[in-house]
Amino acid sequence: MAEEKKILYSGMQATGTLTLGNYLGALRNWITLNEEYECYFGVMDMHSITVRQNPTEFRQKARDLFTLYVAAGLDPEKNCIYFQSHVPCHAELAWILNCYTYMGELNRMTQFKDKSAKHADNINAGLYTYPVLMAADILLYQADVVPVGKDQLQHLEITRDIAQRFNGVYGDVFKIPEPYTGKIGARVMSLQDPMKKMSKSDENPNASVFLVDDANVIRKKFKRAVTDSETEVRYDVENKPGISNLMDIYSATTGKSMEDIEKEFAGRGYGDFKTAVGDAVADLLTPLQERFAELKKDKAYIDSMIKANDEKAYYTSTKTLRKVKKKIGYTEMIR
Ligand code: AQP
Repeated sequence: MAEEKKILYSGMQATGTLTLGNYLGALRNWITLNEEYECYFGVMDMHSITVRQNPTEFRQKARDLFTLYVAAGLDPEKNCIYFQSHVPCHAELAWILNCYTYMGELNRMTQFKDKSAKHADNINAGLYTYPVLMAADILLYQADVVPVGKDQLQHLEITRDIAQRFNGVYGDVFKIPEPYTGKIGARVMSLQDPMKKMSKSDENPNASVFLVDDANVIRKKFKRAVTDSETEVRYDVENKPGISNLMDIYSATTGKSMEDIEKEFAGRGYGDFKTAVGDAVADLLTPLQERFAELKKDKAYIDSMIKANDEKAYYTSTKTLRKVKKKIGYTEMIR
């Protein structure tokens, strides 16, 4: 009998259009994971409302995120790609886990501190309990592994702590997830401020390359990228963060090493290099954009995939939630 695959869980927020950072740092690496793992990828629309969203745009962004997952090559018949808000178990388990999470633990979360500083006019309780909802996401699917960047590691640790605490009281209800140790993609920095990561919700449109940007827009954004006053294309993250970021992007896009890139552009200056990076990224994204345009026209197909995957996610997560409710002593509904 074939060995059962381990379960992998991840997702992205529908807070904007996906960026090159989301793609090179995560999505591109998710594509082949389903050979080794049973994969769940969420459209994390419940997390997205911790920051105010315009309802019309939000609805569109969430659907586009699902479609972009598919356009990028995630097969919705092999991976479970679903909308977090379509599966009520997330909200239900998050509430229960809130009662097994300490304020002291949440007070230590650096993302809460960062986001509160960024959205000082809207420091809501959802922003504060975000890690608990994330714990519910992961634990509902009994995930073995979660691909996380360094900035999310703290959230995985609190998930493990909550799960261990719960299991300590009620027995083995949750699987304790581990960080995914396979290949993690490049960390892409903002084109306008290379000290900060490229983000889909950045207010400066020149700071991020969006997966749906037109080829000419992409080229222009790279031409305008902030670099330094030297002329040498050399990898030095500390002293030349802008050029080093462009080199990371060029390397992730073409597969060339830093050494090869330095040789290729020796004596040629930044102008030529920026053009080459813009061309390489535009070429990389063209097939994805064509597929995205085709899929957007095929409403019936996307709808059928959303329905089938929501149902799968609901089925799996209900099994965990039922067990949790029984363990904590909720009475059963009389039908
Ligand atoms: N710049 C980046 N470089 C590499 N990887 C990145 N990721 C995000 N930005 C970069 C990875 O993409 C996934 C998406 O995570 P998310 O949507 O839950 O939120 P995020 O990390 O906060 O992404 P954004 O784009 O910066 O969203 P906003 O602007 O809403 O905060 C994760 O796997 C992340 O590591």
